[in-house]
Amino acid sequence: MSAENLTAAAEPTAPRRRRPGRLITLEGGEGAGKSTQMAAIQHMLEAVGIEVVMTREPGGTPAAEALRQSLLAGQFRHLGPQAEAVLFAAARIIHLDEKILPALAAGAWVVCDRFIDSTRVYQGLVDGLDPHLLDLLESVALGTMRPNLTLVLDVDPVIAMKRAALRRGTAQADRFEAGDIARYQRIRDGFREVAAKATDRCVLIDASGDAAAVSRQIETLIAQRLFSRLRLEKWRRIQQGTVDKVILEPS
Ligand code: T5A
Repeated sequence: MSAENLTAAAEPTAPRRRRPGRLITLEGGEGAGKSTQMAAIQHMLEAVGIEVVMTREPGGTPAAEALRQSLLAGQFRHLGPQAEAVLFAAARIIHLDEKILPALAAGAWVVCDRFIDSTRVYQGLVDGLDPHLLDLLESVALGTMRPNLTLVLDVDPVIAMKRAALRRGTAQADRFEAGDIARYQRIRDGFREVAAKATDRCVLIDASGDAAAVSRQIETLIAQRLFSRLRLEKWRRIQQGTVDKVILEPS
């Protein structure tokens, strides 16, 4: 910090530094219900006065969304899984630099639909890339930073396939969606494996029930793992119906 900055920081009018926010990621195969649960999480966090940034991967910023479109359309498929993994990592670096890290620094909580564990499963366990290459890409993109909590939605492949087809309607399956039940099973097993290796941040959620039942599991986990005592108390009062919602306040 320069001398001028030190002087500015000492002045009584300097704004109080906010506590950094939290990063929550949602993972799981196609049709597990991630997008559906994103909305429920946003509602919960906002209800207790947390500023929330909702985002997704690949994507989240205009440049990363452009990469998403090309990746999901299969435009880079001919380059092979290694090049695709590098492009997923490039999209992640853009997303982190332009959106996630600034939001966390400003005290917002970021909820992201897919993140590093999707790369581990799709490019690693499904496409067979060397885990050391994935370690390297992960450390280039994230350094030592990791999500505070990763919710891995776990569902039977038959249910997941039906849900994914329902969501897709008449649209064609993208590069990563196309596949049979065996592929859905491999992806499910992959997420279970990845979650078992990172039990400090990953929690497996039984996503086979209806959306409200899945939301209840997720809300309990977020409240227990990430809320301060004060916030937990607020959340309990909201659930009991003794208070409607809490006014936005600094974390
Ligand atoms: N990818 C991504 C990689 O290969 N490497 C990477 O590093 C990254 C980040 C992204 C693709 O990119 C690949 C993986 C992916 O294939 P995507 O569009 O972001 O694709 O993700 P999808 O998983 O394909 O999105 P889906 O919409 O299919 O799955 P969701 O979000 O899990 O499911 P959702 O919530 O849209 O629900 C699907 C349908 O089921 C219903 C919903 O209403 C909806 O109709 N539903 C339920 N019905 C009954 N009970 C429930 N509990 C339900 N929950 C949802």
